[in-house]
Amino acid sequence: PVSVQLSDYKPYPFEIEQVNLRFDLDPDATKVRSELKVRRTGGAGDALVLDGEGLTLRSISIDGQALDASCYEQTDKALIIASVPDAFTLVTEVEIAPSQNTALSGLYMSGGRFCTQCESTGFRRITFYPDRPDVMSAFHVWMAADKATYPILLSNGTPGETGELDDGRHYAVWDDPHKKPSYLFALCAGDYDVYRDSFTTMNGDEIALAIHVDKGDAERAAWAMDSLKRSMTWDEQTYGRAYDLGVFNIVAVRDFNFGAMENKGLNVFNSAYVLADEATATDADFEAIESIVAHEYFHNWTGNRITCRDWFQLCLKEGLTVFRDQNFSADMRSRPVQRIKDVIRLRARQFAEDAGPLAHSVRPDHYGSIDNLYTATVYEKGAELIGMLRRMIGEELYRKGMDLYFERHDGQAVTIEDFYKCFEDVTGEDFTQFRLWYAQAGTPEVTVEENWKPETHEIEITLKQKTPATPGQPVKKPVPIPLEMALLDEEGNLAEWTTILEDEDVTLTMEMPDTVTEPPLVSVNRDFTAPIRLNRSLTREQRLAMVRMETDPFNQWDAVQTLVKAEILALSEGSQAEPDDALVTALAGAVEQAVDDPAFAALLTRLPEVGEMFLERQPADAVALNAARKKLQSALAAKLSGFSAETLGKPTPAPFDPGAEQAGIRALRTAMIVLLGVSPDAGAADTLRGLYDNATNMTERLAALRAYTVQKGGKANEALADFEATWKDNPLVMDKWFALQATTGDAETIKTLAAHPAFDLRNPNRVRSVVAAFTMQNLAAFHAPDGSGYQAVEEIILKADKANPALGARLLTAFEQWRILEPQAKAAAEATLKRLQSAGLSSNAADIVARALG
Ligand code: HT7
Ligand code: ZN
Repeated sequence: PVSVQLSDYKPYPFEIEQVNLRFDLDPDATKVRSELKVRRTGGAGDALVLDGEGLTLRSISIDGQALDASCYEQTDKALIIASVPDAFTLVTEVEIAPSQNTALSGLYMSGGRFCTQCESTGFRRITFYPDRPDVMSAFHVWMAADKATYPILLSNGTPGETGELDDGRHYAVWDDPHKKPSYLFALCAGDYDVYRDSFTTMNGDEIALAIHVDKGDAERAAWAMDSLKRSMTWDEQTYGRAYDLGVFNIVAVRDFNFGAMENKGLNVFNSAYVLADEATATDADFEAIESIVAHEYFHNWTGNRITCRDWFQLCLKEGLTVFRDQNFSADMRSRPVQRIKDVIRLRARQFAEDAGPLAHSVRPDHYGSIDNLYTATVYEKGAELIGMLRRMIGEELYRKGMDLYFERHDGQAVTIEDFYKCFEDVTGEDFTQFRLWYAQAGTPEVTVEENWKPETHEIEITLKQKTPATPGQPVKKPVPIPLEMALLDEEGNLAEWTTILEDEDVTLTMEMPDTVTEPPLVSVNRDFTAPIRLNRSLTREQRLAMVRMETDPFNQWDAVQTLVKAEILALSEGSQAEPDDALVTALAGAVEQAVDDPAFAALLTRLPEVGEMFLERQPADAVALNAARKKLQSALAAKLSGFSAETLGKPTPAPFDPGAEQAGIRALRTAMIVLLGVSPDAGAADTLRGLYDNATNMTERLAALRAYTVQKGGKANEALADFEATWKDNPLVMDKWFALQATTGDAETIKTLAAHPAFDLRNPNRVRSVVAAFTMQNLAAFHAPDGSGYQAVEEIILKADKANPALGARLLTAFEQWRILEPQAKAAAEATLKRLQSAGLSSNAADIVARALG
């Protein structure tokens, strides 16, 4: 695709003062009438260019006068009217076919109901419009549909008049008083069950809250509603931001390209992130619902009231909103556990992206395909940058800067520069160098060297930074890296401070009291203050001491991870035949010691996934790494067998509560179930079958089924069939059934799953539950040296891409690390990518493949 450049930005030469939309809804032929009040703000000679794709134009007029065909031009992407007055009303009427919309962008059908997805360029598939985020307007919507089939009619803002029409149709009016860009437009129509509640804001306004779900599912929206109300309270208390409309609606749909969408006053959610109860959802699902509901709600201020000037600024809303939802989750649950989970995700997804051919900066300066910009770098690294900003200036100035941002830019579409100007104004500091973090791709590597001088009781710490070259950016400048540091001995912290590494290197000298005779341990990047990779040459003894002596929970967990990673590498490369007993004992000891914080203890038992090992040493051999990981996991299972029996011997908490406390207990229980899956104990399979049969919640039932499937010797097929028979009518639970097999099976399993009658190429959740589960969480099978893993998904991805380019492109990102694989898998991956390239991909997918092949 043609590359779009940030430097080409030009303001739109017209203002759209008001948009009046009229929808006559019909799955096969929906009529959309748009009335735009337009005023020229740019040059007198500027043509009016409106985006529009796949629209059948029925009529067009200016100020009531039908336009002659010679006055306008319609291309496959736009409507161009060369000569227009300075102020006028444009009316267009178009026809679209939502039932034919398989891309799930624009107006489409899901489960027999109408719904929309407009970010980033879906609105142009509904009507002709300047479909760009810096054109903000007031929307008035009138819609009509068959009353029996679509009794509920929703759009943004607040509801107005409703009434009956002929032929069993009815209509509703919605008005949104807040000016918004077209990507935040939404419309939903259908027959839903509704879970209702209300919220009184800090200003005393009463808000009607409603979650619209499939018939029969209302009670399963209770947790989402609870999460919404807690998010509303949190944003008031933490950022002083209250909700600004009388109603807040959520609609859950089963067919959705992403997690959810923050449309003004009408959030649309993938039903996977709304519906939950103890029988059908895991604790991970409850946690994801809580954070995604919060994320979309927080967008109301960071994204909707203040939006992006252009899509290059996507991190302005996404990085900031992820940062806000991460802090919400940390406040709802355990802050250190939340931090560790966020970093696991960052390292697994963003560090991998940053190190491969798809690397790009947090604010890119060009893109081929806009849908491919919704990446871990923009979201997760973008959030880390806000976290560093807050640490550097402190909480108070951070809040002042945010207050100024809300005050100065409310109702505007702005840039990263506008955002940082607010912080420059409240701190008097210059953030020019800090903004390099937004422009440079790649994960900085910080090397730490220590030199203890026993004569003077001084420790010298040298820090050096280097950011590796990335595609299109061969040379990097140093970025400011805030590092929380400490010196530790057996008693605890000897010193604590923050260093901002601004230059390429710096040497710090710390003087210790005379009583300190041994070199203290240096604790660096505590709480993961900066998104960097640390390079240290510590001995195993020093690392073991770190596990014992660390006072920062993140770094204690990370010390364990570093040891475990080194062990897996040694086992995978054959330099060591069996896991080191001292290490396994230390690991088991750390787990047992953390038993009072079960969520943390559970994290300590979690060994890095194969993908997390790819960046440790290259070429990466997924099969060898997987075998080594299993060996270590099995040794840990044996060491913890007594602890495991004790943990699982206690009853699971009852009655069920999805909150952090019980979820922590279940996390440790499921960690033990995972270990039973690789336990050498002869009775493990039977224990697991018993746990599966008797589980009272989906968290433990699914973990037991998975572990039972992994344990050879059990009757996995029988248990899988039992699960299928129980849940065949619940699509979200069946997604878990598909994913479980895709993550534990091989290429043949994928072929069997794709041939299952319930496999549905049109449903992104189902496709992801097979393909993404396999390609992202079963790397040994996906990267099989004979290429069988690639072959198994190739055809499915091609078919998915034909119907839904956003989905096809996303699935293809699984190939991003092909260059660092061992030679056989690498050759097979390259051949697959080349075959795909010549197979007629969508432009979204072609963009990913072209960049991957570089
Ligand atoms: N802002 C939302 C992005 C989104 C999206 C992007 C492309 C294609 C489909 C999509 N659905 C939702 C999600 C969010 O970050 O809140
Ligand atoms: Zn978002």
